[in-house]
Amino acid sequence: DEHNNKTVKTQKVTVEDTTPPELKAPVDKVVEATAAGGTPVELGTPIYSDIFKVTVKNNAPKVFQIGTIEVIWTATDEHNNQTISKQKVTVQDTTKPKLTVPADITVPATGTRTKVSIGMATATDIFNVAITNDAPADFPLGTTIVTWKVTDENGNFTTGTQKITVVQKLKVKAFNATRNNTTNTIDPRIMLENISSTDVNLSDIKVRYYFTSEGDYTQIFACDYSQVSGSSGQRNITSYVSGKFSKVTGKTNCDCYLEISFSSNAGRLKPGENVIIQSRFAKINWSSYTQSNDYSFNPTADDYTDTSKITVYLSGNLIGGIEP
Ligand SMILES: [Ca+2]
Ligand SMILES: [Ca+2]
Ligand SMILES: [Ca+2]
Repeated sequence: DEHNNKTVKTQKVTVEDTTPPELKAPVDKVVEATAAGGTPVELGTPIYSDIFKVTVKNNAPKVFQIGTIEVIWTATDEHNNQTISKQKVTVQDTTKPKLTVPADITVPATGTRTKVSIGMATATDIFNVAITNDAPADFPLGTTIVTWKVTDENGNFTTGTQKITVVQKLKVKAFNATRNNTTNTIDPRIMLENISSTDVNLSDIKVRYYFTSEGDYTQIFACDYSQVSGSSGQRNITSYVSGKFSKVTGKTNCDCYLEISFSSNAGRLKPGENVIIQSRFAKINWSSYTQSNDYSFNPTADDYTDTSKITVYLSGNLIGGIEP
């Protein structure tokens, strides 16, 4: 006071910072995967403020796996006030694998069904892939489409096709010189054409003509004429043709077949060449046949005509025609 008496009291003034920083995480991200082991993602820059110095961190992994995760951003000021803000990061694989299918293949038939080595497709993708195809165990004559499919581990897939063509080695044409329903002589005219790109040994070939014999009698075969024609000229192989008869049971329109074969002197049938066999057969007692119930009989053709009812075997394998 005016007389200099003093009393002292203290007042505490506390300045404190309890205000957390402002923080806004970068915008959500959707990115395409760039590596199977994880994809690095550029997260962007957060927006933050505080009157004091702020440290901003996040818990993002170095690389992101497929899927969505929430990255948590944390802003901390010097007085340990914290604010968090979340950012969604999605890594996806929408990229289809690339597929390369094996080349188309053409092979000669080795039977009614032919085994073919079709090769293997290849595929690329940053993820693991599985390759499948729908190829049968063996292939019929003609062209079969094989569909290959590659699927990555995220379910994206690509398909591609491969053509497998099985060609008949020998084409069979035939007609019956006698087309009367009742006859004591059956005389098939048969032509085999080598439609493959390789030679065929005639002695490896057997041809079957199927019929019902109307009585169990010895039958006699005769080859009237057989000739190879084509790039090597013409040659008569009549004396190298033989025929034998075999009985069959349990078939429709067939209880017997004639099997025609060639001796080694018949030589080879080159690509594009054909051989005709003009033969006849009869029962030893000259009793009549009925032809309308014969599997291989063609009542209408009067010249060499495609047929599937006369079968051809190469080294014992059926390579042409359909058995009864
Ligand atoms: Ca603050
Ligand atoms: Ca992919
Ligand atoms: Ca008959």
